[in-house]
Amino acid sequence: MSEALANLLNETRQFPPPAELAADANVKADAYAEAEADRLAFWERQAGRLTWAKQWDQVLDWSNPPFAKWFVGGQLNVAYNCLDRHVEAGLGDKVAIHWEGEPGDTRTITYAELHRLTCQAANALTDLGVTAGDRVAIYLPMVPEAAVAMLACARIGATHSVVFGGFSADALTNRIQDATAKVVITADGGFRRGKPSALKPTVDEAVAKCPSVEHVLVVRRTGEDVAWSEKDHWWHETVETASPEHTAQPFDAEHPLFILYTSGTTARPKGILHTTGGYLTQTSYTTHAVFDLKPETDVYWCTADIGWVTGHSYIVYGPLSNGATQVMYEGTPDTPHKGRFWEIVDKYKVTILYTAPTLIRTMMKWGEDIPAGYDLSSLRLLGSVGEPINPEAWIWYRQHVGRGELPVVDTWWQTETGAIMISPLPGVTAAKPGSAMTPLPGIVADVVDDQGQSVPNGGGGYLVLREPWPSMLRTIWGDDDRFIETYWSRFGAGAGGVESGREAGAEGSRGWVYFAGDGAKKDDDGHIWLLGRVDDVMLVSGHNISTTEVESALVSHPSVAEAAVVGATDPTTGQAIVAFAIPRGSTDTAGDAGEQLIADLRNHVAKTLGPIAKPRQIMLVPELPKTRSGKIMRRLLRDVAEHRSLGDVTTLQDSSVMELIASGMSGGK
Ligand code: 6R9
Repeated sequence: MSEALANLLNETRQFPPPAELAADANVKADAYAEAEADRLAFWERQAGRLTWAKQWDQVLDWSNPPFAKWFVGGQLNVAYNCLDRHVEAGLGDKVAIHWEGEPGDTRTITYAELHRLTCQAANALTDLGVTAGDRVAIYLPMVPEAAVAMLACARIGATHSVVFGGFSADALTNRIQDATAKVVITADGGFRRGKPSALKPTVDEAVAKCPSVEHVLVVRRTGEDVAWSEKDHWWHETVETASPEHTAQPFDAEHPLFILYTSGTTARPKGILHTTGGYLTQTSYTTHAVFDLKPETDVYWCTADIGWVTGHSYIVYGPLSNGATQVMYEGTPDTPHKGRFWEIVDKYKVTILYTAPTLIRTMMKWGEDIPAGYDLSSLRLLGSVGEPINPEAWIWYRQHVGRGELPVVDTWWQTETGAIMISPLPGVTAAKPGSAMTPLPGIVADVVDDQGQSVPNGGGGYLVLREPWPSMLRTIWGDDDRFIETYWSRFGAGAGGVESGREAGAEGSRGWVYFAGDGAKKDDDGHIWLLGRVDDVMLVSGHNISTTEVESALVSHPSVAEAAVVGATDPTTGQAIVAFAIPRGSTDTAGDAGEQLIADLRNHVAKTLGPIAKPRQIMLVPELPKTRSGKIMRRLLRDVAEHRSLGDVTTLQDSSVMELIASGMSGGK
C-alpha cells in the first residue's frame, strides 16, 4: 500500500467555502479544538441536542473493549425525538416529507401526520404481539410507510431489520432467519422503471421458510393482485384503523435500535447492530454539522434507498431528529426521462442534495445538457457518499449541478460506523476534489502501515479509527467473535487475540484499533484520500496499485464517464490491470474508433500514473455491475476478467449487466 502511486496527490485544486455560508454555518472551526480538548465532553454536548427522559451517568463505558456503552444509564425514545418533540414545539403543520412516487403521484406529510401514522403503526404492532426487543423485518419500496414502520419499531423498542426491496427470496430468508423476526412489513409492490414491481410473492416464498414469522403487514401500493394467507394483514385495515394515541416509552441508551446487513460485496452478510442513544446523537449532530441543515428554511434530499444505511441515518433518523423538511422519491433517476432528478430539485426547491458517485458518473455519461435544462438555483450544498468520488466527477458535480460555486462534502463512513466520520465541514473546510479531508470533530481516524504504525504525511496504508465513537456498531448480531475478528484483530490491542487485548485493557483499555477495511492516503497537508477496499488492491510486478487511482485516471479522460478496474491473474506480472470503461454519451466507439479510444486510454493512464499502471486490457462497456447502493462489484468483474463462472450475484442491482459485459469480453480485446 505504501508504494501506491502518487497520482491523487497531484490533485491541487482546492475550494474554500462560500463566504456567506461560512459566516452563517451551524458549525465553525472552533468545534475541532473543542472536541480535541475534551472528546467525551464534546459528545456529551451533542447528546444534549436530543431530549432525554433520563440523564446518563457516564458518557462512555469502554471497560470491556471492543464492546462500548455510550451514555450509560440514560433513557430516551428515538421516535419521540424525531416526531413528538417537534409537534410539541408547535411545528406539527410543518412538512416532514414531500413524497414523490415514480408515476408522478405525490403525498405531502406534515410532522403531525407522520406522528399520527407512527402512533397508529406502534399500536398495530403492539396488537400483533410485538414487544420491546422483538425483531421486525421491513421489506418495502421507497414509500412513506417505510419511514413510519422504522419509527414505529423504534417507538415500541422493537429492533428493525430493513432489507432492500430488490433482494431475492433467498437473501430475505437468510436475513429473517438470522434475526428470527416475528413480523414482516412489506407491500404488494412498488414502481420501478415505469412499471409495478412485485414484492409480496418474494415475501411469501421467504415466510414459508421462516417459522419465526407470525404476521405479515402489507402496504397497498401498486394495487396488483396478491396471494393471501392467514398471517397476512393489510396495512390500511390494521394500521390506519388503529388508535392514534400512543405514549412513547423511554428506552435505555444501549437498547438495540436496528440490525442492518452489510451490502455484502464479498462475504456472508453481517448483521450490524446499532443501539439507541449514541446512534441518534451522532446521526443528528452530523446532519446538523455536515449538511449545515437549517430546519426552518432548507429542503433536504438524500437520494438513497431506505434499505441502505444512508437511508437509515440520513433520510430517517438524522433529518427527522433535526426537524427537517425533506424530499423522498420512490423511483429511478431516468424514469420517465433522464432529467427526473433535476425536475424534482426544481419542483421542491431542494437546497441540500446528498447522492452517490455512481449517480454523478451516470449523469456525466448522459451529458451536462440534461441538468442545464432545469432551474437548480435553489441548491446551496452538495454531498456525496458510497465510494471514492473521482476528482473529475467531483468537479463535474460542482460545475454542472452546483453552478461552479457550491461546496461539495465527500462523506466517508460505513454501515458499521452508523454516521459520517470523515468529511469536510461546509463552512470551514477548503475542500479538495476527491478527498474526504479530515475526521469530524470528536472522531479520531488515522492511516497506518502493515505494522499498525501511523504513516507520515504523504504516506499510504490502512484507514483505522483509534477511539470509540457514539454511533459505532455494538457487535455483529449473534456473533461477538466475528465482530472482534473482523474489525478489531488486525491492529492494536486486539491484534494478539481477544485475551491479550483484555489484559492490555486492564490498564485503561486503551489501544483498541478499529480496522475499516479501506485503503487510504494522507497527503502533504495530512488530508485523507480513500483508495477503495483493501481486498481490491492490485499487486502488479510487486507494486501495490489501488483501483481508485487507475479508475480516476480513466475518468479524467474526456471520453470516459465511469470506470472499474480489477487485478486479473497474469503469468508474467502476478496480476495485470483489466479495466472496464463506460464512454461518455457522445463518444463514437464503433469499429476503429473504439480501438483507437482503447489505445488512447491505455496511453492516458500510463502518462498520468506511470507505465506500471497501464492496463493490460480495456473493455468499453455500457454498464457496470453494482450493488443496489451503487457500489461497483469488482469481484464479478474479476470473474469475467479471469474467465470464471460468476460468483454470488444476489446483491447485484441488474443481473443482465453481467451478460452484456461477459459477451463483450469473449469477443473483445
Ligand atoms: C455509507 C456507506 C461502506 C464502504 C466504505 C468505503 C465506501 C463510503 C465513501 C467510501 C470513499 C467515501 N465508502 N463512502 N469510500 N469515499 N465518501 O456507504 O456504507 O454501504 O456500509 O459501505 O463504502 O469502502 O468502507 P456501506
